[in-house]
Amino acid sequence: MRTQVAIIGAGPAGLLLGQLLGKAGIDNIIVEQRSPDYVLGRIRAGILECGTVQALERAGAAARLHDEGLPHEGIELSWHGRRHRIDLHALTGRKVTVYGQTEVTRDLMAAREALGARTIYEADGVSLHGFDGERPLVRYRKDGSTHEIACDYIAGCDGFHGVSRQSVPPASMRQFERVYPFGWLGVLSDTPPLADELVYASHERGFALCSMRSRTRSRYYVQVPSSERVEDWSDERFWNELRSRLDPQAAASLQTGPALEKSIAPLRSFVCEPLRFGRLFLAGDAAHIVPPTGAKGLNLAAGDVASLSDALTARYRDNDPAALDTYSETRLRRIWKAERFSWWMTSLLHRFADADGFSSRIQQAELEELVGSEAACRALAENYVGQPL
Ligand code: FAS
Ligand code: PHB
Repeated sequence: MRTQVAIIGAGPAGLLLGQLLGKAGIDNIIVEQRSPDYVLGRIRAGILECGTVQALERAGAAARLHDEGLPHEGIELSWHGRRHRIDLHALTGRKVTVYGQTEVTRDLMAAREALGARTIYEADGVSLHGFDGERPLVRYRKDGSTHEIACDYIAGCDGFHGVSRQSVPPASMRQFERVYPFGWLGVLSDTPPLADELVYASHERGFALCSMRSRTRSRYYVQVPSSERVEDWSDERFWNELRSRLDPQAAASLQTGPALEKSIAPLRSFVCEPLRFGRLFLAGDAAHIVPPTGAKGLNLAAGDVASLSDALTARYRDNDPAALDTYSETRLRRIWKAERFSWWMTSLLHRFADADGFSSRIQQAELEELVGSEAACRALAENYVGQPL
């Protein structure tokens, strides 16, 4: 087979890139190791920035998002039994949209099918070749045969554990990482959200987040030690722990029900530099990871592929390689801004077992600063709502 751009991974980054390129008339093939149902079964992000909504509109995959997505103008922080609202819209003029990553992925899969673009699911042993030269190649096994895709460029959109970044000689990159000593135990339930907006709670027992997918489906998280196993958490144990970390108003409003999904996500900060290796470009979680506290992961991935799509379009349409040459530098500025904010939000709201008295008092002072300073609230709001494309 031959195509212009071979995309590794059919998560949100790969699917959105494929859609944007397809809309620009650039032929592309996506190679994905899992089945469509497996990809859809992963419950992940829930908050879309305006830039991500714009990218999905450009991709022709935003109709259901506009029908079913919930615009949110604020978030609430809860600590010491009290709540403090951050008025995102008043402080920035922008909102965020509550719309699950699963639905984004579903919409992108449908849009890709309508475009008639090729996606190869359940591809085994994907390998990348020749991207340091002029004739890159992707190989994979399927149905007992080995297949090859000759292409002009490869987009590595295969997530943190993918093959793309691992195909780059270690000496050609620098990796920056912070692994947190805790994870997020998440539960999805068909119960009404306990509040109209998201509640981020800081408590001496640990962080908790009250989010949602719709007005009848909620998404909750509690911070747990990295050593925790999801099988040790019954629904009852989860609901009791969550309730214990909430202010009285939130605790009284919590409606519990059976967990439709329950999983533990590890938390880490990670960046690979650069993002380009000859004719291989990394985008999304293949290039960077943020702790989900800042709701940045999916949105960073969308920004990466919108930028990469524009650069590849300029290359093919105008024979102008300039944007490809600056892709890495341009995106790394945005990536490190999101990494800082996600690290800061995580440090602000989580319990660190080794924290001394000084660190705990600084954490409280940071939270009090948000109550007393509009400038501090605006800084949080600007980073949370993100930048337009
Ligand atoms: P993804 O990991 O989503 O997709 C990569 C795709 O590549 C997958 O389908 C995978 O099967 C495929 N792949 C991997 N290796 C391959 C190979 N060798 N060959 C072919 N295909 C391969 N972000 C938030 O904003 N909020 C959250 O609450 C949140 N929760 C998360 C929970 C978990 C457990 C994880 C892992 C991430 C979470 N994130 C969250 C971040 C998440 O939303 C990512 O930012 C988002 O999925 C990034 O999308 P992709 O870059 O497409 O990577
Ligand atoms: C979610 O709804 O899954 C979600 C929302 C906000 C976050 C992280 C996750 O910061």
